[in-house]
Amino acid sequence: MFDRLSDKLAAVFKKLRGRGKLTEADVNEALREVRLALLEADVNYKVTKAFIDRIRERAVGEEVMRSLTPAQQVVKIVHEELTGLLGGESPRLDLSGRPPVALMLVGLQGSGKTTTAGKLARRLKSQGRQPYLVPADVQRPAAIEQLKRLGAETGVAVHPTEPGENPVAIAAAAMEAAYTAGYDTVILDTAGRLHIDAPLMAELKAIREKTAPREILLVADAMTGQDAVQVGQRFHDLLTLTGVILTKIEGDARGGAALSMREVIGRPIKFLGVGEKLDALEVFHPDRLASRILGMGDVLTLIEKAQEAFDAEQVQALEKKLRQEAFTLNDFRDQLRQLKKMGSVDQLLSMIPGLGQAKALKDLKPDDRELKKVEAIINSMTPDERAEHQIINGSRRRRIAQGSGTTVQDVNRLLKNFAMTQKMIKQVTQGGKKGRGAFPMKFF
Ligand SMILES: Nc1nc2c(ncn2[C@@H]2O[C@H](COP(=O)(O)OP(=O)(O)OP(=O)(O)O)[C@@H](O)[C@H]2O)c(=O)[nH]1
Ligand SMILES: [Mg+2]
Repeated sequence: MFDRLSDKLAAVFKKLRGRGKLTEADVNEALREVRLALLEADVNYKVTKAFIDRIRERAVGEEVMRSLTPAQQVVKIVHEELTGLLGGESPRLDLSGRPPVALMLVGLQGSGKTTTAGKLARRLKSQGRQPYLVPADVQRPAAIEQLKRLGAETGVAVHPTEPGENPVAIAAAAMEAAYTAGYDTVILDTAGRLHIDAPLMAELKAIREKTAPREILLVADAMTGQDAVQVGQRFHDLLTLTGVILTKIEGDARGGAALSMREVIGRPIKFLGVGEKLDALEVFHPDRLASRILGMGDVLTLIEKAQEAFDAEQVQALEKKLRQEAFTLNDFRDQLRQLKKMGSVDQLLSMIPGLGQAKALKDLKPDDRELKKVEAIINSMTPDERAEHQIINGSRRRRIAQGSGTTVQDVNRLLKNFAMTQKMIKQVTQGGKKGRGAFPMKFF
């Protein structure tokens, strides 16, 4: 996500950094390009204008111009303003009050409400809460089944809604049932419509009356861009939302909805849906997303993801290795093995500072078969070779290919990819010294 915007901004800042001393005209030129990049990413026009004005006001001051690193200062200001635009603080779910606490999910048809209900249930359960999933959608009989399936998958209880029941009555009965059974969080999955219409709103308002939800969360499809923002505005006017969950964000290269939502409707984005699977839900951290968009990576989210897949010790060891540039083929193999647990390679790469822009690495997308091959190749190396891949000469390559049932080309390709990864990591971790990409590490 945000690939194109990210690439564009990287180009703007690269040019700026190449300048040394900055004039007001340089900054204005850069801001004009930032503005175009945002508009192209489908960010709301007014939001873009206000954003650029705020940056300009701060960036053309004497202090920035006279500083030793004016370009870095400008990037820093953009980062801060982008974080502010996205909401500043990381918002939390409000689950306070006497249990059972209700969370209500609303949104247009197909926006991802039911899936998100399952993801939230999984998440809350893993945090020690006792969620209760409620299908308050009787529009489609299949909707009840869908939620029951998700409940079974996550081991979360699902209210026994019958097709044809009244959604308002269901919601009321579910609150009672949760109270009696001791569930502390009721997740209400409501019906979607193609358009916002009066009957739907009346139904949602009645459910709100009955359940007094702490959170009314709009589930919006990020791929619909500015439409998602418009829809958000309407839902907010009618229901008073407490927050937004943007789904399918992984598919949206432009990301304008995410960048406009907060500013336009004044409600925080609380989560991002990044895939169809139940673990594909990320807490929305404005500062981290800003870093990701500006090509500074998102090391924290990466490490958190890793923490889910590895144990804490492994993560620390990896972090240390990355910083000490002692990342060997052994580690590479370990990483590949863990990849499957951690999500798509694309997603991971986009979080590593500097790597987001590394086009070459995008080809490094192993599928299962590829992964096995890579493992086999590394397994066929001697410990020395794994620790120091430079010693792998032509005859060793032939031996390794033979040993692993692959070809010399396969071995060459792996070594090339690995060397590239190592180089990238090196560039990123040493960024400051060479001047290249000096800014990213500043923030970590
Ligand atoms: N790629 C991707 N797909 C998602 C995400 N969230 C939901 N989906 C998919 O979007 C489709 C619709 O999701 P649902 O959860 O059924 O949407 P809904 O809002 O409940 O739909 P209705 O009940 O018909 O209004 C499904 O195919 C989901 O797998 C996401 O974050 N990323
Ligand atoms: Mg649904």
